[in-house]
Amino acid sequence: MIDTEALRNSVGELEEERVDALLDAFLASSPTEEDARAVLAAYQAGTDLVGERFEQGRYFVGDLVFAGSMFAAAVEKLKPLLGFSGGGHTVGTVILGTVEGDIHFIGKNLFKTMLEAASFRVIDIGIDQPPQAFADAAVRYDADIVGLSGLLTTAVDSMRETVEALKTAGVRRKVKVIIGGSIVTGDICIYSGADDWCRNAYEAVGKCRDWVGAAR
Ligand code: B12
Repeated sequence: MIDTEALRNSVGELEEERVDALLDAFLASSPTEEDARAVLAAYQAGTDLVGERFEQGRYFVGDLVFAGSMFAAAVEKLKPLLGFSGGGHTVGTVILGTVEGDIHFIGKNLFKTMLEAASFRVIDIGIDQPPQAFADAAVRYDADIVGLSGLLTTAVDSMRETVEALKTAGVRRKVKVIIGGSIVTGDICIYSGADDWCRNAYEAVGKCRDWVGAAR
């Protein structure tokens, strides 16, 4: 099994070669799905460290994006272990975007990578997207799920307005809505009118799989 503390610290230090070496040794050790989940959690914790160091002025935006790309590359490699198999076909369509007024996309992109690894078709409409853009995409792509990402306090009202726009467009009963990003809580979920919330992309994928009835 991998040394998750070493992995977390190496991700936090942006030591790509060391991270790759740890991951490759892990993959060669016949790991289980549970082991793979522990590795993902260590990546997430390492990414959080990068976020903290950014706030302390030690890292720059490019470093965060780099940490996100290391995470995405790891998800690609861990995919076969994660127990998500669509049997070659897509299990559902997700409209994903960052809500109006908010431009943060690193976590959204990680969630997208994990959804795709779990055989979802993901329509990523981008950042700072108005409520109507989510509603239009949900109708156009016959969506099963709408995912709203937001990290700013102001994103909360945008999430609520987006759920309202889905109602006005007549698709709210057909789609499940999940909100995510470091700002979300159970209270915000209720306020926004979403069906569920999650700050952990891996767990959120499990919820989405349950919604579309995909076998694990
Ligand atoms: C990087 C960053 C930036 C970068 C963004 C780069 C980019 N394009 O994404 C830059 C420098 C541009 C930026 C700008 C700003 N930022 Co900023 N930023 C951050 C920082 C340091 C890290 C965010 C991050 O990427 N984390 C790593 C990812 C992996 O984590 P995550 O997003 O939470 O995602 C995970 C989960 O939440 C989940 N997830 C994410 N989305 C979704 C969606 C769904 C549907 C689901 C299910 C799950 C899910 O999956 C991910 C993995 O598990 C945070 C602090 C922090 N520690 O969060 C501040 C932070 C979010 N920013 C903040 C602020 C204030 C701003 C600015 C307003 C600053 C300014 N005065 O200009 C602007 C906002 C501009 C705008 N209109 O959006 C505040 C927000 C405070 C608040 N409550 O409102 C924070 C909390 C910093 C702070 N402590 O003050 N920021």
